[in-house]
This record gives sequence, C-alpha cells and structure tokens, in this order.
Amino acid sequence: MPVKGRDVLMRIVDLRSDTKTKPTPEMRRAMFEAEVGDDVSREDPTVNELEETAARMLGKEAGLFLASGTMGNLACLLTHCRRGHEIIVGEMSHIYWAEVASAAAFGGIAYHAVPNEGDGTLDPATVREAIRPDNIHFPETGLICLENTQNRQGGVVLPLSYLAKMRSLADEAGLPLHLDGARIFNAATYLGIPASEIARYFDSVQFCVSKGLGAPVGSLVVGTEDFVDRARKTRKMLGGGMRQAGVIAAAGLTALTEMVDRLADDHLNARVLAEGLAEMPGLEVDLGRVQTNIVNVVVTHDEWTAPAFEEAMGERGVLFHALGPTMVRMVTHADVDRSDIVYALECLGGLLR
Ligand code: TLP
Repeated sequence: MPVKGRDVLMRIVDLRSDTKTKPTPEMRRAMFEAEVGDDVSREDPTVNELEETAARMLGKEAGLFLASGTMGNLACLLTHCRRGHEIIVGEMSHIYWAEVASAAAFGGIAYHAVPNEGDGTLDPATVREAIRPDNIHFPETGLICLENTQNRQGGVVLPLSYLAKMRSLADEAGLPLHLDGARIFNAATYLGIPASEIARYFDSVQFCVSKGLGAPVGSLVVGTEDFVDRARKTRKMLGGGMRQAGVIAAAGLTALTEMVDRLADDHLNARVLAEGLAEMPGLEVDLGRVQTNIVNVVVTHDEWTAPAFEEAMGERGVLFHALGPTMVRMVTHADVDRSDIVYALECLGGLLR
C-alpha cells in the first residue's frame, strides 16, 4: 500500500495489528445497502441477522453485537459476576493486561491472575488452587477466563483436550467458563475445525469481527438465550445500546460469510515472515509457536533494542510494535499480501546486515 510519506511516496507494510484492516469493497456495499431499524428495541434486521449468524456459527442459542472486544468481555464479566467476586485470568491475558481493569472499575470485581504456561494454557492444578474455598475471609470466585488464540504469547492455540479438561474443572467447582475468543476463527482455522467445536466448552464467548475478519467495528458475545438477554441489559447499562447499528453490523455479516476462509492465507504469510526472520542475525523466533497470524520476535542484536528497531523500521514504512525492550510483535492480515511480506523481509534484512 503506497502512501504519501514526508516527501516521497513510501510503501507501507502495516504489521502492527489485524485491527488495522480496512473494510473491503463488499463490506462497504453491504453497509450502504443495509436495512436498519432501532436495535435497542430489536428492530434492526441486519443486527438481528448478524447476532443469529454468530450464534449459529458458534453453536450457541443467542448472540449480542457490541462495539468492541473490550466491551464484549466486560459485558460478560459483569453478567457472570457480582461485586466482590474474583475472576481467574491468565497473567498474559488481554482481559488482565489491556482492558483498563474495567471489571474492577465498573463491577467491583477483583482479578486473580495465574501464570500462563509457554503454550498459552493455565496449569489446571494452579487454577484449582486459585479457586477460593468457602471461608469468611475470602472473596468468592465467580468465573474462569481463557483466551484463544492467546494474543501476547504469539497467537498460540489452546488444544481441544485442554479445553475439555478446563470444562470439567469448572464444572467440578460449579463455575462458569468464559472465552476471550477475539481470534477464535484463527484458532479454528489452525485446528481445521468449525469455531463451534471450540465454543462448546464455554458458557460465554466474545469474538471480534474487527480484527482478522476485516470489519471496521464490532464484537459478538454468544451464549445461552438467558445469558445473552442479561448481557444485553448489561450492555445497555454500559451505554452500549445502539440504534440503527445495521450500518456497521452489515460489515460484520460480510466478515462472517466471506472473510473466515481466507484466514489461512494470513497464517501462511505469518509463517513465511517468521521463517525469514528466524534466519536473520540478532533475531530469534520460536517457529513452533507461530501457529496463526501473530509473530513474536526476540531481538538479541547487539545494536538494537526492540523499541529502536520498531522506530527505525517505521521510518522505512514497515510498521510493527515493540512489546518490551527485547520483543516485537508482527501481525499479518487481509491488507498484507505475500509481496508485502517479501518487501518487509528485504527491509528488515537490510537494516540488520
Ligand atoms: N487486541 C488489540 C489491542 O490490544 C491493541 C491488538 O492489536 O491485538 N481480546 C484480545 C485477545 C485482543 O487481542 C483484543 C484487542 C481485545 C480482546 C479487545 O478488542 P477491542 O480492541 O475490540 O476492544
């Protein structure tokens, strides 16, 4: 994608996030033509269709359209829990790291963070220990949260056998299980199964249409009819009731019907990128962890820290983020094709040589 740089036309390869995807021409057409109504009173046919489609694809009774993944997760947490509850989350999870402690701020809910293993899982024994026994001094555990794919850990996918184990653990403890499935369709693509095969282990799932699926806005929450009815009320309480939202839901519908199958291309591009990076001096990539569209790269180069590397490459039009002093993250998506990957590798190689 060439854009006007300071004084020349500069090619930009934007690997900062799959949230950077722009709506496709099909999405814009669908948005233009969308039938709309007042969604607060459930009169928007396009929102209704999106919510039904999401529920069907994830094998749940009902769906709810929200403004963002953050709002989707928060609506679920507030619906499952009450003030004084504690939720068990991975210390690398997006809910814990990057959602502004919203469940604490708005719901009086405490986070009980447990370590993520290298493969993104939470050790079941550690989770079992984190569940509070009945004791007058202790808060009550209200929910266990997992994330799939696991963003901060390079988009790794949780195995189905692990999900089954965590389901039994939650059932034994009488606790609900929530999935931050912002990228559940990437996980399903990697496993070669429908997303419903992942969602079946969870009471509630939040997923985003605004990431790899390319829609400009929105997330969905799916679960039982009763849960989603209550989450709808929570969304209203958060100020998230929308009116003629069919205009944006139309793009979400296009995302679900036309953009899921192409995620495999992003995964292939991520692999090509990762293999190229792994050969460069001063960069390390754990290729076994490159399963979906995210590549975490450890910068071991003598002359470069991750932030300096980010800045220098940014000036050359290859954009990505440093996750700390030694780690950068690159994300492939619908607006990055194979030639962009080849170009990015050339630029990166040029800088490190
Ligand atoms: N992730 C974004 C932001 O953190 C910048 C990204 O670029 O990866 N769950 C997971 C696993 C996510 O990765 C994200 C967003 C969210 C929830 C929140 O979604 P939004 O941004 O729609 O609130």
